[in-house]
Amino acid sequence: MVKKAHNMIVSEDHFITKLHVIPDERGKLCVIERDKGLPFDIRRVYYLYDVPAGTDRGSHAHLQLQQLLIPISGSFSVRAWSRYGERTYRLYEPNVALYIGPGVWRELMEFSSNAVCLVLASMEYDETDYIRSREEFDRHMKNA
Ligand code: T46
Repeated sequence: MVKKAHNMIVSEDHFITKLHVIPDERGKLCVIERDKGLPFDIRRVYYLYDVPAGTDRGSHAHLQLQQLLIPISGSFSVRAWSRYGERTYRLYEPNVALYIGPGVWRELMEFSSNAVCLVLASMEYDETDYIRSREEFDRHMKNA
């Protein structure tokens, strides 16, 4: 499905999703449960932190992997391209996550000093699932 947002074509292969928060006088509890908004089973969890100022990460796409990126501390930006177009997201609220599906080129940048990017992934680590060359990604998009 394709929808228009901010005058750009955006696809369902990268989108912002709000997580379930349970607040009370002691603070907030954020919960992510299978079959309740998460479109995949979690097979791996990792996180990025201590990213030096001015450093970019990512610059690749995946053939099959689905991921949810959660800014559990601080903030960072993600530029996402897919066959439907490009969009840059600023992630800064721990209950507002970015879903990225297969076939999406992503670049992570502008990390704040305290940023922690928690990633929930649908598959175990598999280097053969990566497209790390932009030329190969463009070819993949043409053939998709
Ligand atoms: C993504 C962004 C958000 C592992 O051994 N296991 C793992 O689960 C991962 C994710 C990486 N690695 C190894 C592979 C490299 O030797 O750790 C090293 C750094 O990985 P990479 O350069 O892919 O890291 P990022 O931050 O550029 O990208 C990662 C994920 O790979 C990617 O899927 O979407 O975080």
